[in-house]
Amino acid sequence: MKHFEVNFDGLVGPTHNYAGLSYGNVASLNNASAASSPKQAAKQGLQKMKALTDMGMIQGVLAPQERPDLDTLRRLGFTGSDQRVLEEAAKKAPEVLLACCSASSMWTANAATVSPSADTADGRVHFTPANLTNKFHRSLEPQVTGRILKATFNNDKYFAHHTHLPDNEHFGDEGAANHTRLCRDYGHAGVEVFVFGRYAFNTSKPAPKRFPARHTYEACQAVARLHGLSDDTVVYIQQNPDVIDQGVFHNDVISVGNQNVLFYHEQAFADTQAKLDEIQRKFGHSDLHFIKVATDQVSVQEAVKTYLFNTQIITLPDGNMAIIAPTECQESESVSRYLDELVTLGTPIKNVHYFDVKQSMRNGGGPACLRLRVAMTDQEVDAVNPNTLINDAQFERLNQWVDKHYRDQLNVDDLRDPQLVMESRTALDELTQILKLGSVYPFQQD
Ligand code: SUG
Repeated sequence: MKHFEVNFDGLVGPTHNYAGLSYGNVASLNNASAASSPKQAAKQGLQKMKALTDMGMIQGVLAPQERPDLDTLRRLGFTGSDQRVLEEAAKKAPEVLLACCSASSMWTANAATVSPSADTADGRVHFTPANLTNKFHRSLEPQVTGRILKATFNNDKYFAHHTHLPDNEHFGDEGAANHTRLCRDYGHAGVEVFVFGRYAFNTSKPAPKRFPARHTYEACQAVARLHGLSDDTVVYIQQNPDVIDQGVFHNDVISVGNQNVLFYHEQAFADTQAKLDEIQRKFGHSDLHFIKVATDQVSVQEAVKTYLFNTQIITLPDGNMAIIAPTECQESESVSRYLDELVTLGTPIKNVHYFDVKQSMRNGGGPACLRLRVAMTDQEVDAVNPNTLINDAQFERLNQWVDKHYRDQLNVDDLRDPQLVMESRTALDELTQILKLGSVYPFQQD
């Protein structure tokens, strides 16, 4: 049996915009109200997906969500035709309208937490959509995310789908952005590392003072229980509260793991040495690489600006690892110097490839935010909805679909345009046919 890690990237939706919605996410706040290009954003994402397939990786795509979210606006008391709902919301609650237009589902690292079959009690791949309670605009995602995941991984024999955790800050869950898995090979049972920002029930424990800790310890434990993971192979680590206060709103902004490599900034975690010892003990095997980046090599501020740790570490078919980094890393003197050196250090990481994902970066989403990792056996890959896997034909088709439906430029004011609702629905309706997802969107269920 063969084993693969498949990246499922989020396709950027037609309403991609910069609304400054994410307090604690420096890029989102800095770019509030800038003009966006949904077409460019979607194409940058597709280019990255295609490049990974060209490297010999299996690559998937997850559909975006329906925005503007008119159902939520109606739930909040706006009535009448779609046009009237938009007009009234724009007039009386413009911030609420912006939140209901965000294309934030593109960052599929926040779509769910995934545990591969080698780790779970029933031998299936488990998915729990993230509830994303900390940000209103993101809390609108989990239900439809669940439907999209079920339509993508649509086989009960291999895939188990859970409901997202209760929608409350006590169980704030940001999904795989705060979860990484270390293993010798994708098919071997691994150590699942859950990272959280704070304890919900024990408020005497350390927590950030300035920016919110979105993800709780209690949420991590609940997901581990749902997935049937053994305590012997799970490690819970608290993020260093000080780095959250410097803009590290998810752990994947300061650390990333792949197979036997954990790449992290020395300030990433609380209680670092004890936790690394626990990982080593539970991992068992000696061939484990902890690659620490010291503050004098790259500061936390530079890591947040360049997204050095929001890189994807992938294992290529020849067994070597490569880093998929945003071009911001190449443009930074200290980070590019660090990466040039890293590939010579004798760790499994041998190459760096840079990608322009600037449209996403301006909202605080790097290469790793754009993907959800699913480690699978070849049988499990065969059970995935094949239309969601990228090949040359599907890449072409999705590019043409973007060309046909997406705007070149979008300003925040354009979000009240009822024409945008029609454009988005027409595009998404066609997308569900391209990906053969069935009726996953609210407008398809009316
Ligand atoms: O949740 N940005 C997203 C970025 C998510 C990045 N994901 C990972 N690190 N895995 C967030 O903060 C900004 C939207 C806006 O401001 O318009 C936003 O939602």
